[in-house]
Amino acid sequence: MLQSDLPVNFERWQWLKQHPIIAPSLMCADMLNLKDDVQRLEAAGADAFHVDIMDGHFVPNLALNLDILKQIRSIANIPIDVHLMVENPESYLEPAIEAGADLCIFHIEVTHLPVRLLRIIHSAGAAAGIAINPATPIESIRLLLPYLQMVMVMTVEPGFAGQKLISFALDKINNLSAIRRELGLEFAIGVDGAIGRDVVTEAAARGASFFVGGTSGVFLGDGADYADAIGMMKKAAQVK
Ligand code: S6P
Ligand code: MG
Repeated sequence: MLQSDLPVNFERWQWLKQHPIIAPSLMCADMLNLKDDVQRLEAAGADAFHVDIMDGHFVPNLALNLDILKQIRSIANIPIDVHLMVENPESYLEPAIEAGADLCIFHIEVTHLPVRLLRIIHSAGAAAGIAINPATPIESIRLLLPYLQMVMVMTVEPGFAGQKLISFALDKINNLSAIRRELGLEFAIGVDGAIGRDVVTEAAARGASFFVGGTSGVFLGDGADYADAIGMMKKAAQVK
């Protein structure tokens, strides 16, 4: 197994095997009451927190940052995945893990040295994920799959919450599931972007187990209850 040449910390990766994992995207939380939202989301059954970090270059926006991540880690009791939408992820991997990331996800589109990045993440003791934009083919990460704990299939172009689903991206879940079966691998398949209940069902049927909940899934606005929203997402994922 190719992973054997990497320092591994299987204990710290176990949570990724759970099905489903509902991970509220904290850039969609109430920033004026972030602590309250973090605690309410945990009490409502969130399985992990999704923390989006952007640089204004790879994507035309800025979201959360490492200081906020540290603050979130200090009060959160569930795993945190960090989604790096930045051009130079090598500068952020170790700081993100130090700040509390259990899973670090970088984009394949920004690097020609992905194995180096995976080794940095694994050496620092975290799980490694790669995100692929809707138009990025699976071929670009195929050889890396044995090294990964997660593949994040983007179902919108990254950068903003509240966008429309790009449905052709869902087909890649089937391909990834087939390769995972064929090669006997265990990486989780995640989806990020416009993940409402219907999309959860569709993506779960294709083999996804990790669902990022933003404005379509968890932050439904106007007094909507987090426990109801997360409960509905979990129910929608029970298709196996
Ligand atoms: C931005 C980021 C995402 C969003 C999430 C929001 O691209 O990576 O994680 O926070 O997509 O969800 P929604 O349902 O508003 O699209
Ligand atoms: Mg994200």
